[in-house]
Amino acid sequence: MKIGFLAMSGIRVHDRKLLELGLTLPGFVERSRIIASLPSLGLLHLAACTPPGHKLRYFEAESGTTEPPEIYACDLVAISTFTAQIFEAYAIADRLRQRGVKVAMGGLHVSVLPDEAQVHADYVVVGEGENTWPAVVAAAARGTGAGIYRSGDYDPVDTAQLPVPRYDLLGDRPYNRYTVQTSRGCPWRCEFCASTVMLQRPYRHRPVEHVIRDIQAVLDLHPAAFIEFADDNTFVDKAWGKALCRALIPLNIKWFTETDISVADDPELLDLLLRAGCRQVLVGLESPSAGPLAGLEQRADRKARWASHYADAVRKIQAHGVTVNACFILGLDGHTPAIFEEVLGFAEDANPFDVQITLLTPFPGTPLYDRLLKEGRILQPGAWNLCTLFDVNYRPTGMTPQELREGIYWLSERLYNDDATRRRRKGFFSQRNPERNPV
Ligand code: B12
Ligand code: SF4
Repeated sequence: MKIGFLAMSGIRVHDRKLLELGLTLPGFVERSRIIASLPSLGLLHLAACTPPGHKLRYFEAESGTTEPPEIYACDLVAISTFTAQIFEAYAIADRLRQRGVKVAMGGLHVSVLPDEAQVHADYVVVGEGENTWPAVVAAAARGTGAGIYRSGDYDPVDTAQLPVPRYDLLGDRPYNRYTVQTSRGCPWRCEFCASTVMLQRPYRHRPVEHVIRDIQAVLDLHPAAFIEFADDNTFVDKAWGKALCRALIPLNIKWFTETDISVADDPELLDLLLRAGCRQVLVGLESPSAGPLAGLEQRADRKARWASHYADAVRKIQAHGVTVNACFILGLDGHTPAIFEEVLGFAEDANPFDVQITLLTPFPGTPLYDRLLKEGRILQPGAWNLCTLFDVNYRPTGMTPQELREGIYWLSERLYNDDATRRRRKGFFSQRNPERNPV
């Protein structure tokens, strides 16, 4: 068969004012430009697990454009889904099926709403794809077996046995960064989290030598590649994290990752990060003070417990020469309009190199969505296209939806203008310990 792997590219925001702001504010534009182009690692992993004897091609459908016409020459198309683009993905799936192409859908969105997806796809995969995909391909080749394939019904995916993702299928498309996974999932449980934790498997890190092998595969194709780890929380296990950093040092690469703030508590790990090429850690602080964080992390209330030393932790990480992208969620229960000033104050005081602000977003399948639905606070149930992290689709407790919107505009203007961005960056360079990390 000819098998196509279709990734949905680009970023999605519907709020007009925020879009207009995004077009002019340097801090916003910079981050958007960096993340707008990343390949779909999930599909590259699947391609690597495809049984032999098929012709494989990777495609991308940009936001607001139609799918590439060549995709209609495929016998089977695998589409990877996030919630914000699901209606676009369903429309493409419908068109493909009308023209006789079989469609398989997987990824975070359809994993939590497989019945919804079944209306649009021949094969719907729930959970990780590596163990189910060969069965889907075999069924499609036979022209049988349409339905829902649950990863939990097959031998569990062994992350110590994953083959090298098929980076070669990306050809010479220009990407800012290439993604590699070092771990899957996260052991914590934040109420709002819509990441791989929703795939329902425990946290697992991969063997260090496999991570290095995958990075090497990227470097063989793109020697100057900047690597983004597509992890939820890379440095949960500090001993393994240090082993990873030590193995990365000889590669002499630059990379970015997402991790929790506990990295700041381990000076040896902090020392290793910069030497290993880490340029930035993105850390979900969520809110500058403990009050609104209470109960948010549902296993051990970690975020509320960490909040009292957030500013110190940011300074400690940056003193080691690694920049912090401090992420805040606006509109948590307990946030009033005072939160916008509070986040601005934190940014001016702790000087994280980058700040990311997003709006509380009830993604389907999360405990947050279920709770807000029960409380009658979802404004438009089922409006998945609004799950962009920048569009309001719920009623906050401490302000109106419009105050929340006005607040993010206000804060964006103050955080992302040229002066504020320059000040934070200067702050980073003055925090950086010049003796430990000579420039
Ligand atoms: C890379 C990335 C992107 C890239 C995606 C590139 C691409 N073309 O796919 C870009 C920058 C474009 C992007 C955009 C957006 N993103 Co993003 N992104 C990520 C990130 C950092 C890593 C995803 C990844 O590579 N995972 C690793 C792979 C291996 O896992 P996987 O994709 O889940 O795939 C496995 C299974 O799901 C399954 N599978 C997946 N697809 C398929 C298909 C088939 C047929 C089968 C059988 C199986 C299968 O098999 C795979 C292997 O087991 C995650 C955060 C994170 N840490 O996970 C956020 C994340 C996925 N993004 C998110 C969001 C909100 C967005 C945006 C809406 C932001 C915005 N406002 O624009 C847009 C979505 C628009 C769009 N284009 O779809 C949310 C999604 C939540 C949700 N449930 O939908 C996440 C989880 C971040 C977060 N914590 O909120 N993103
Ligand atoms: S720490 Fe991050 S990845 Fe882990 S559950 Fe919370 S939000 Fe999700």
